[in-house]
Amino acid sequence: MSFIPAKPGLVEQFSAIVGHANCIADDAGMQPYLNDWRGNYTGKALAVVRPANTDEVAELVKLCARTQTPIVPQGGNTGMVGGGIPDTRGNALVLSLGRMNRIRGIDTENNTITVEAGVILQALQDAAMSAGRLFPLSLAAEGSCTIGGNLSTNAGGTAVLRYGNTRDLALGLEVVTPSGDIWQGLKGLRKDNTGYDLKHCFIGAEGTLGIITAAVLKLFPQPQSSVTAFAALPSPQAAVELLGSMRAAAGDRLVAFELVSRVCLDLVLRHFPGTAEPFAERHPWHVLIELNDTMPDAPLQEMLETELGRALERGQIADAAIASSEGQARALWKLREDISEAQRLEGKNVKHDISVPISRIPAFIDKCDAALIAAFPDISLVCFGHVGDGNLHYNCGLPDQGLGKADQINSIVYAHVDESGGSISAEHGLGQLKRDEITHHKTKIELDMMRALKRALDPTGIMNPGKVL
Ligand code: FAD
Ligand code: 2HG
Ligand code: ZN
Repeated sequence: MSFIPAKPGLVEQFSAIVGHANCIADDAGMQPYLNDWRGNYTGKALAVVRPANTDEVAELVKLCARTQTPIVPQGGNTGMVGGGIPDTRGNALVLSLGRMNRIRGIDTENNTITVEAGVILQALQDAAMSAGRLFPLSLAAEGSCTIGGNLSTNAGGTAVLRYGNTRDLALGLEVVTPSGDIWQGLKGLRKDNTGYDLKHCFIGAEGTLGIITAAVLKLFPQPQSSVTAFAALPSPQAAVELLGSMRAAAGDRLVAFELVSRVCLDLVLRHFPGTAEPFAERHPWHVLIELNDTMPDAPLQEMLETELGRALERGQIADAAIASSEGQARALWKLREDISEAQRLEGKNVKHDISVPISRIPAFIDKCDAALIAAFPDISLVCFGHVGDGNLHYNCGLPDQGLGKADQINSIVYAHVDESGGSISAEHGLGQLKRDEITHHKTKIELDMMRALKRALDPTGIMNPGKVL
């Protein structure tokens, strides 16, 4: 081991709790846990531990509380804002929940599933499907991210329009508090008005208030029919208008409505062999639309054709492709879901995960694009995302000098977000990336309340220090 522990004997004590094989303290073994997938953050740690159950988590936290050892919880390490990566002091314990991956139970009458924090999202979806139910949270990282990470970041994804954010899917939590106590809040209740709803303190807290070890989540009926389309449009304004008419026609059947700009589509086509331009001509904007229904023979295709036909007459769309098989639907989804990875392969970029009221999306894009192009004529604007939720991924690439201009780029983008009454983090959280920036966008009273909550639950500040606040 090349690292000398700051507190002699501590690593051995961690090891005694989780077993030698689940306490990693050598540099090579720790590397995957100390770097984020985008290559933006590298940290150091005393050790990485992989507890098997909630009691082991509680014992570890008690030891850390006694020794004032910072704890950094980690799930699948797919986060976008450096929340799961420790700082460079080397005195933290990375607590990886990956081994806590049991499905504790499914109650089909209550429509709930009880899972441990380290369950991979895709495994959770599969377990729900095996029980004839749907767990609707869906994002491109679902093969690697964990439900504990999803809850801790209040992840959004591509089905929020219909089913809500992760927060809306949670009924109960089990949490190890910063003193090492176990809060047993695994109730599967849809109504429980007994004072403060404590689970919401931990959801979206990015591991700064405690460690989520298990959750009770809502299940939904499995859709029996669905239809997917890709439409080409002249502008974001046309996309917002089409969203309005699709919602009016389809109501809750509208599950996804995702924006894809020309630049995004070109990135995917360039980096993913096997993907293909969906239309004969090139168009500046596109939306991916998905409808579903629990009735096997729901006339979704007719509904979509009618609405797209009307939109074509109104000039809101220029062309549309409706998938005629599951394979085609998957191919259309790939054009949307691979944007993030295509952009990573292209090079570094300055990410903005922002939200504004849906009605203000077109003006936001127009004005912010113009301001950025005026300041940086060779900027590449990679704009896509969950337009149905008012959530844009408004990412900026600059040849060569990219990240060096991040502060200037951020100040232009965030000024436009503020002017539009928006948020500088829609679904990825604050982590370490936006910890300082957020202080310019929340009021004093908001920041004071957040700090008071942190002091109340984690008075010595051992939980994921340097993140969020
Ligand atoms: P990690 O990255 O390991 O951790 C995230 C944060 O949660 C950290 O602060 C960590 O300390 C904390 N944490 C993790 N587990 C626990 C726990 N059990 N208790 C307490 N704190 C914990 N996000 C979206 O919202 N929408 C998307 O559409 C989306 N698409 C993505 C696509 C790709 C290709 C990738 C790589 C990522 C995407 N993400 C998206 C971001 C990411 O996948 C989510 O933030 C996800 O919820 C993180 O889960 P994780 O298990 O990887 O958490
Ligand atoms: C998505 O919606 C993710 O694909 C990733 O939230 C966004 O890479 C991004 O900026
Ligand atoms: Zn997203």
